[in-house]
Amino acid sequence: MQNININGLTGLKYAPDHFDRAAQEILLAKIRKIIEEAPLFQPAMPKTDKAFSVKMSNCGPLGWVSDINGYRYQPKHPITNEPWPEIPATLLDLWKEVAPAAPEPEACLINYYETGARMGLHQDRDELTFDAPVVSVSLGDTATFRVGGTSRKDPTKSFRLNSGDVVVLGGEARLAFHGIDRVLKGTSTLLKNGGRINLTLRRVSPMP
Ligand code: MD6
Ligand code: FE
Repeated sequence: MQNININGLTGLKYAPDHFDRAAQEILLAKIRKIIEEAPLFQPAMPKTDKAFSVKMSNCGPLGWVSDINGYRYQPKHPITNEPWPEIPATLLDLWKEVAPAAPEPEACLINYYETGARMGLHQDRDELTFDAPVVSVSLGDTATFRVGGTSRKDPTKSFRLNSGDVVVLGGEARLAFHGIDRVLKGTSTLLKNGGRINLTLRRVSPMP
């Protein structure tokens, strides 16, 4: 696990190749199963109702959703109205390893990027606590990840996230602005039809 210094903030960590190919395939098979139960849906921006270019699903007791009414966490899938599937054990183990002091994660957001999809600069701040980090896993095509500071105006740096890489935004970097500029087509053979999946594990409620 490497510490990455951007704008002097501590708490941004990067573990290239944390999951090897075999582990990526096992994790992907689990995510496919989750998506069969909890299909990808098309989120939209609050107020404007403009569609995201990314499709989403979730696992865990809570899932992050966005629609015309706002961003929020909810216990059920917005279309099927069923509870979200459980978070795979591999991801709970990852959380224990990188966030040993934090209570267990309650939400795992699944983002699916087809070619051309991107994610604008944002902060993850819909949680009720920022004490726990957000932990991300990338699968499939390489993406360029941009990270700045806690103000949108702070300078940013970008680096590539490859399949199997893990990023942790914790400590001072927990509220750093970040986004995905682009997904580089044909850079991985993990997903049959190309594209990229990003998993982000979050703690939503304060310590019990
Ligand atoms: C993505 N990631 O990699 C988008 N958020 O597709 C995020 O938005 C993110 O990688 C919080 C912490 C780590 C992340
Ligand atoms: Fe994020």
